[in-house]
Amino acid sequence: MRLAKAYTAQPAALATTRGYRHFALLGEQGQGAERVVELQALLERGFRLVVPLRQLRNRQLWQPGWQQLRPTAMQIIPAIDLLDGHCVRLHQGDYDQVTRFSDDPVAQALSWQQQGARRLHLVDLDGARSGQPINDAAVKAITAALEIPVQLGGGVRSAERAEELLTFGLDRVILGTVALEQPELVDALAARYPGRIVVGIDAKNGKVATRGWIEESSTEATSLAQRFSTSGIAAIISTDIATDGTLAGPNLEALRAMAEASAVPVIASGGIGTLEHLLSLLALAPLGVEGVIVGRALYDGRVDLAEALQAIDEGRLQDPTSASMLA
Ligand code: AMZ
Repeated sequence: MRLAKAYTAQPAALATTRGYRHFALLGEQGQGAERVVELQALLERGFRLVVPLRQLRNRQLWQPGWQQLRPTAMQIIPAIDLLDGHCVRLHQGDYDQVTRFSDDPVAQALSWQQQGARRLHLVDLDGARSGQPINDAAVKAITAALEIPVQLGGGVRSAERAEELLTFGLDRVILGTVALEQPELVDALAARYPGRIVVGIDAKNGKVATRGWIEESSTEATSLAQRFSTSGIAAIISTDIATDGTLAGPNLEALRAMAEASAVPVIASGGIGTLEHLLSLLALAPLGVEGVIVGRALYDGRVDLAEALQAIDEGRLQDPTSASMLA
């Protein structure tokens, strides 16, 4: 089999540890300056990936003898966190460390859609902290303006509130605090609204935090993930509070543990600061990590949404034996 010219091979170090295969990508970035992109990925045997990025072309992406790729996907979901009607980001969830990025949430949402996003993640930070809906006008305006599905978390503390939000045109609602405190309520909602209920598990040092991350529990995040394995929820959003808003990279070990603990798809949240961070998550796709929420890095311009989508969004990871991949 010959691969398309865009993905010509060059030797790279490979090692096998604990049944997983490490690999490094060599790529170019910036003004043509070559650099090594360390992708601390642990690819399961049987997987390899296609990264059709300009700056990674003509570099090592393939090794002879790698197993056949199983098609997979990683959805990139831009986030808008609402605080008093503005688009903000917090640092590690701290309400005293706010960066305001836009005063026009609808324009911001439209911009992500226009750049190719296929889903939007909204957080009502006022709701998460106080349990009170303060940003409903913005939420309604965003769902009315957008064609892509929109999900919202923060302050959804009752079945009535979840149902009300679904009538606002939201595709999915995310329950965090309630998932810990009243898991049966989540089970009932998931049964009533298949595919529309998501559990948000926000973890500090592996333990679940609630109420705007102000309260910490003694429950292991992985135990809660396991608890919802059979409840019919659409996904678990796994947020690592220590990395959230820091751009320092996702907590791959924590995500791996969450994906292994749960039988439902996991969406990663927290810490994305570069395209390489997004690529590193691909290693967890085979375990059920199906998407990633990106916030600050998009606002900062450190990650270009269109470029990231081109690299790893749904449909970009292909079976190299398919006709389109062969030269
Ligand atoms: O940044 C924070 N302090 C914060 C945040 N982003 N606090 C809560 N949340 C998000 C969670 C989840 O999506 O990631 O709010 C949702 C959970 O809210 P609740 O009210 O259900 O616990």
